[in-house]
Amino acid sequence: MEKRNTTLGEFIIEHESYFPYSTGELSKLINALRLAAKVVNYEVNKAGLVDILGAAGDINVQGENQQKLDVLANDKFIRTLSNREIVCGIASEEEEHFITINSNDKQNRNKYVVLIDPLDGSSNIDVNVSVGTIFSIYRRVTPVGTPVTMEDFLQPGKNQVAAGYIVYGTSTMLVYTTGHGVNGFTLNPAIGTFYLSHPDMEFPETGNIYSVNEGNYIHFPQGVKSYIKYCQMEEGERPYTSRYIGSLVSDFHRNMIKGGIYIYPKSSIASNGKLRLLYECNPMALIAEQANGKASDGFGRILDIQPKELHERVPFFCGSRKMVEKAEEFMRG
Ligand code: P6P
Repeated sequence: MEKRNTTLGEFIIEHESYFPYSTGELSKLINALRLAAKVVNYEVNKAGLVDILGAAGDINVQGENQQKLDVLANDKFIRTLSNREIVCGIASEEEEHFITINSNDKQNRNKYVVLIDPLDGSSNIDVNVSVGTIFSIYRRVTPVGTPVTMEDFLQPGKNQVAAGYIVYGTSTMLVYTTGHGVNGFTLNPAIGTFYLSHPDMEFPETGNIYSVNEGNYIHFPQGVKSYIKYCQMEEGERPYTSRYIGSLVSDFHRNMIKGGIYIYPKSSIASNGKLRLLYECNPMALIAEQANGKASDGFGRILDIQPKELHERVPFFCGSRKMVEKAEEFMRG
């Protein structure tokens, strides 16, 4: 177990050994994300004070109003990731197409692609509720030195080399995995340093919190309706507590610490649910599995899904393993 108060920088160096053939590029990539997180954190925390609240007026590829902070966060992460000679391509919730990063090195040996939701839950910004950034990292599958292609982005989640999120909450935390467990780092804003505050994070095997937007109840498939009624029944450790913030990162983070399940199912008004496979569900699913939790589309493993489109949506059941398995039982009927 790593000792608490290790800084993120020290932790990254100590864990280089996990990558015997590492050229240090993944570490540089995590460090770049750390820097961008601090810049966005600064902007998020002062959002109420300056005129960056409210919609930027544009509509993003999801058909949603782009909040100014969405745009700012998107720009900050793309800029920070672009000028470090590590990444050959970026896909973002805020960008219709993926972005090719040209290298100053003529051979462009950059081998990583990053997919990002720069500010998830942004509708909460104006009401001062926690929001988050989600990132997913793959090695490219096409030859290094050639132009990055859609094939490099449309990889199943089990191919991820790293994934994580930043939650801008009562404190700002960066939580990530490189396939060797999950560790959480808390930002000391006074000195701008992330410290290891939550080593070896794990979902409790079960829990008593369920997170779903019950306002959509009448539109849910019968299996979801039946599972919600199961959560509300007076029996054993039930009824469970309903907690839904409307911010995936915040609901996920709380459930990982306390035990719980987050559900965004398909419905009669959203045929594949709302969450995007590539830059929301896959990274959160990798973190969940690395933390002994589970992530499913209600029937099968999220990380096994072969993506077909950059912004495709998928039903999402994620959290404590036994709770996800129970929900899957109801989905199978
Ligand atoms: P609804 C935020 O827009 C988000 O993608 C997740 O962070 C959040 O859990 C969900 O959508 C909220 O969606 O339809 O319940 O408002």
